[in-house]
Amino acid sequence: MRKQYGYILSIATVAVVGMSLLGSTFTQTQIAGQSFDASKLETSALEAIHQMGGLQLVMPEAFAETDCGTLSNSGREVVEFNVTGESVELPIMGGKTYNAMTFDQQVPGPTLRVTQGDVVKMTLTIPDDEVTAHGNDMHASQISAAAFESINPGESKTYCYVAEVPGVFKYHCSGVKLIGMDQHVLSGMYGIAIVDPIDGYKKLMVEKTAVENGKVVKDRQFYDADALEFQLQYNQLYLTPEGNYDAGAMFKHHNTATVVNGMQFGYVPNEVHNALIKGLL
Ligand SMILES: [Cu+2]
Repeated sequence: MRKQYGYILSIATVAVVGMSLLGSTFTQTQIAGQSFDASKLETSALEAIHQMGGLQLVMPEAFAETDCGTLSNSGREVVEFNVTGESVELPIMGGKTYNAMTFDQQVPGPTLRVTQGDVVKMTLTIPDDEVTAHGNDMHASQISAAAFESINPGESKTYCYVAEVPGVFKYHCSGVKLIGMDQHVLSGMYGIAIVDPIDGYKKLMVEKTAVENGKVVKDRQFYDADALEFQLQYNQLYLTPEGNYDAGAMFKHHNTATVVNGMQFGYVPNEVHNALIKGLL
């Protein structure tokens, strides 16, 4: 029994590794939905997988609707997300600049925020004078970057998807048909999409006691979160002295700088940040 449980864990591990290798859009929920109970199989799970010639995952895009015409008239809220893919020069510390790749000339790219069940209509446009093609792999969708491919300079392409799963998801350039994805992402082409749950967020419950008519009773209070929201997006820059992407340094993990929200020391208070830039600390 214990051994069979181990098989289930192994299968889950394979699925997760497959997800990260393919840059696909699985979520934990979807993976759980595809799991099966190895203890009910007549043969061992590993033996069965071996006979199948390996695990064959059912890709989520196999059942995801991505036709913009159909989705636009589905009665759902349609949220347009129009971004450009552009190479620009951006400042780093020490009075230098580096050759960044961006969505909308900013790092990170613009944040997309929708409600679970909304249709996202994403259009990626590459300006005429851009030096390379770009793609966009949106992890909140159920379409793979390979299916979206990449857009050449002077062109734009749209795809639609239903934001089915609430959460915070990365989106990032998928390179030129997946080639050079490391360069494009590490040079700044990343951002996040927030999908708020359709039922909203749970309230905070505080349970204390109170005295009512001389008796001590439970006193439950519910509070809205009313929280201060902020985003911290972390990235590493691997640069040559001229400010170009350095793949050799990336493979050796020799990063030139770490950035939060596109800035070195981007998470420290402004006055400290300014002092660092000016060399006062
Ligand atoms: Cu790109």
